[in-house]
Amino acid sequence: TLRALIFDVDGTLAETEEAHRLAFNETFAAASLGWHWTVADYRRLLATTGGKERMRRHRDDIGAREPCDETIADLHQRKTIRYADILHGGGLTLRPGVQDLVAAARDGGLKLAVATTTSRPNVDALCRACWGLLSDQVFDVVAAGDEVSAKKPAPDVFLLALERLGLAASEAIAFEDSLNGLRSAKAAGLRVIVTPSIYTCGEDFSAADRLLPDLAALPAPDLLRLWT
Ligand code: XBP
Ligand code: MG
Repeated sequence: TLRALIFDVDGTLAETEEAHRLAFNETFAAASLGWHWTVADYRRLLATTGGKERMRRHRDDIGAREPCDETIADLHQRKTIRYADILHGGGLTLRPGVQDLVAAARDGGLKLAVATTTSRPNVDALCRACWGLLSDQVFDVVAAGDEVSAKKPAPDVFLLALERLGLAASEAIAFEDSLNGLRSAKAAGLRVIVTPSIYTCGEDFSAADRLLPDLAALPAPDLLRLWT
């Protein structure tokens, strides 16, 4: 039987990537780094999951030796602070159907979890901006990218979420928006419902158990069947 829903954050709960991109670009400008990521750049760079990993990838792509990994870690901390400020400024909304599904799952006695590449402070910022709540008031379990050694598409973060839930993969469903996320959840043995987002809409989701434009398109009978 179904006992938990495990949600990806970026692109699945909300379209956050433009806020991430802005936070990166503001951080680069403040550091006079001379870097600026356009939408096209960012679409390509998103194949590398994780902000620090993405910055290192960009540095290597342009053949630069600087900033060093230590400076990148410092820049990324500044980026996280900017991201929280941007979300605090308002304007971010949950994707269609997310609020209702989360509320229905809670009413139905399901556990709710997060398995994300991003770090915990960014999950907190999103929950505050979209629910007006702390992340542990919305989710029973938060498994974040900075807590595992291998980020998506490795299964680690979904396995960590299952371990903290105390459940087997067969007792949960994962919700994802990207191919890296789908691969990660599938490698953890989970069933996966994919709702592509603005940056992932061209990816190959043939491995998904269900492919929907958004979670408002999850039919009510299916929704009930999910946990009966
Ligand atoms: C999201 C990401 C993250 C964010 C930035 O992937 O790849 O890197 O873009 O977050 P997913 P950080 O939705 O598959 O978890 O800068 O905090 O890493
Ligand atoms: Mg995502």
